[in-house]
Amino acid sequence: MKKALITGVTGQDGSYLAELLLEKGYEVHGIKRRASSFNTQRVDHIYQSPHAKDARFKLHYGDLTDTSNLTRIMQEVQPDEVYNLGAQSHVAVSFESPEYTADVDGLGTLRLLEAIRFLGLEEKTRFYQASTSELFGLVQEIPQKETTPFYPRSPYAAAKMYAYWITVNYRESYGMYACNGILFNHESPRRGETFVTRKITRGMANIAQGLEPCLYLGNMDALRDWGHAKDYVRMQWMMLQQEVAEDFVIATGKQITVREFVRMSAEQAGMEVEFSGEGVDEIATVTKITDSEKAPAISVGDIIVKVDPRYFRPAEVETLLGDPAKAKEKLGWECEITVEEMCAEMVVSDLDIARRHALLKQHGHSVHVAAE
Ligand code: NDP
Ligand code: GDR
Repeated sequence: MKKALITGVTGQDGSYLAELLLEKGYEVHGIKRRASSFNTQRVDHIYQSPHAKDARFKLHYGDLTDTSNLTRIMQEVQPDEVYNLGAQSHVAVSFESPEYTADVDGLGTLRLLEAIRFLGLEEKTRFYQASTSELFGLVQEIPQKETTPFYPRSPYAAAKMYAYWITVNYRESYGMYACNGILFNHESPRRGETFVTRKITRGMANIAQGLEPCLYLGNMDALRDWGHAKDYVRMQWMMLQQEVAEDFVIATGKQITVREFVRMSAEQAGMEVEFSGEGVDEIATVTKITDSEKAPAISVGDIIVKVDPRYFRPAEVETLLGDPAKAKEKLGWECEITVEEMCAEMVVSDLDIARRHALLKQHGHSVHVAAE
């Protein structure tokens, strides 16, 4: 039985990847952080009691800032595959906590690679690094592919750039099977609530159900190449099954604006909207209710999106568009879920949550609505 170790197992990708590897018959070990309340919601459905004799899903307390902890877990598990998905993954937050982000996202990667080397596991253990399209930042070529020069635009991207190169360096220096997946944005109903797609689908659902009056966003013109996390974790596994370790760009090859994602989400939540104004004055107004069961709390003319400059970043990545040709050619990978299908799935899921919250609120319970 193959053993995999996943850092960031409690995150969006970690949860989908753990599911996939369990389906494939792996023993899956995940590193979770100690928190003052439960933080395993995304993996609760695959949780197995540590008391069960044949448990194949095992969680270890740990942190990417803690070298001895990572080395001990690596020694205990002796994994065939390590997926380094753990990170302070929010670009805007990285401007607030640049040093912590560098420590976790940059040095955390080095700590794992060193643990593999220190324990003499270079021959046995394959390593996947969660690299990112944010490396391209201020884009030097359209679309971006494996050979496109990097130009990071945030402390997050700069930290991930170190992680990218240290992964390449350990491959070249020590013959390790170590590779980078340069993944463009990928989303799902399990996406963190403060990333823009989830903030929008959750916002539209909450507004439709009368839980909040208006959603506040930043740069509505930003263009992203959005895919579905399920498609992208499949590719993470595929990358570790090749004869030779290589780096791959994973993307859909299509991009839309944040504004277009708002329009799409509103439609899925039973509303048509029109945009007016520019820059900080831009708003989205409801022009038609197409499904009053989904949007019982809305009237035509309601302003449901406004711009708040607090969501602007000190340096912005305006446009990202990936070219996944190498992944298609060499691995036969193609994304199966379109951005429209993904958006629909996210809105259905968020409407379901919003309906439950609306019911709780009706009965006098407090519900957490804000997503900054
Ligand atoms: P999430 O933010 O959903 O998950 C991040 C995970 O890392 C969580 O499990 C989190 O734990 C964990 N983590 C955070 N800090 C630490 C730490 N100090 N020590 C150990 N674990 C930590 O991210 P995604 O699942 O969306 O992304 C997975 C990886 O892929 C990340 O590295 C991200 O930077 C990268 N990436 C993501 C893309 C995307 O569009 N989703 C695109 C390209 C790259 P907790 O649950 O306790 O917070
Ligand atoms: P990103 O994702 O920075 O691309 O990083 P995010 O969803 O945060 O932003 C995408 C774009 O939307 C604009 N935007 C807003 N973003 C947020 N979060 N909140 C807002 O209110 C808002 N309004 C507009 C942003 O300015 C940006 O241009 C994600 C993360 O998953 C990274 O870990 C990963 O590496 C990259 O994707 C690829």
